Amino acid sequence: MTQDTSFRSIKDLPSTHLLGSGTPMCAGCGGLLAIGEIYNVLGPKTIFVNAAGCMTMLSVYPFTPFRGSWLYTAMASAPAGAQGVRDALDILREKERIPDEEDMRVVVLTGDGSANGMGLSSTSAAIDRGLDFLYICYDNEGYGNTGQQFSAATPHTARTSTSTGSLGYLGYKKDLFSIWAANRPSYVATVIGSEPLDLARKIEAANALSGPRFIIALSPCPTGWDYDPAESVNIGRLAVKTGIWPLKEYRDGRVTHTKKPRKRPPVEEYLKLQGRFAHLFRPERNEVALCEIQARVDAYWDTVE
Ligand SMILES: Cc1ncc(C[n+]2csc(CCOP(=O)(O)OP(=O)(O)O)c2C)c(N)n1
Ligand code: SF4
Ligand SMILES: [Mg+2]
Repeated sequence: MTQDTSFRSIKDLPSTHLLGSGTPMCAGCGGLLAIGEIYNVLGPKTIFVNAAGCMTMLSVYPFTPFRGSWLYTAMASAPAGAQGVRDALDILREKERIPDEEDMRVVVLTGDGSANGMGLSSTSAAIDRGLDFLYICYDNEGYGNTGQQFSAATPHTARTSTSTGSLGYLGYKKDLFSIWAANRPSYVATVIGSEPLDLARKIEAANALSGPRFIIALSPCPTGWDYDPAESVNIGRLAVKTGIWPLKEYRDGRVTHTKKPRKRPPVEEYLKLQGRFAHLFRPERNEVALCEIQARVDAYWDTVE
């Protein structure tokens, strides 16, 4: 199927296949929003290679909203599974068992737990081999499917089911964008479902390239982040406006920011809508923690030209 590549306004985007498809996902799931938008650009000639997580629920036949194929792997192994699928397709084409037009895109789809943690070794090996694949990580900043335990992508001070102390999670979110970029793949980008045009352009850019490509979608999660599902898009927009989720891409050794918020509202506008950060505001403000979070965001943007 030929995909429309001329996204100029929100009206140009095709309606999403996934939302309202009867999938057993939480209302207001920001990961589902992003993946719906991504799938609209990728199209049905896509084989998803998925490691366990919330989006695994999308594979259940006959309720799956996808028209392509799906391979489920162990949490650590999705990029290795993608290698097998890519090789199989290449062999079938070489032997003329399938025509070129029946070739499919091989897309790894995992959460942040797998992408930042136990899947990182097989990811590194796939990049080293120059595997022709797209890796999509929906980042809900925790092990969502098993009850939002912290992952290496959990932000500093967020409460999770395994970070219940008065300061929340003591670690700092891993910079997976930079880890990928340091491996010099073909393409790396951050996206979010609440910025659909920026997202669509980046999926198109990734599609136009070959080799290892990575998209990381911040995925507001009403269940794990503890907020009203109706706030998902607002929270996503605030993540970009406050500067805590920079929209950027890496290509040919250079990082470019695709949206530079001119006047950044304080990060607490984003934090205070989420129950996982409520302890920073009540019963009294944790000025030290709030200042540190703001200072880190400011320091990041100070380095951006
Ligand atoms: C090796 C292994 N350990 C633990 C699990 C249990 N498990 C299933 S889904 C999941 C959470 C995965 O987190 P993430 O990758 O962030 O995806 P999310 O659940 O947030 O969508 C875990 C720990 C598993 N399937 N395999
Ligand atoms: S737990 Fe979060 S990421 Fe998982 S389906 Fe629910 S809203 Fe989506
Ligand atoms: Mg997760």
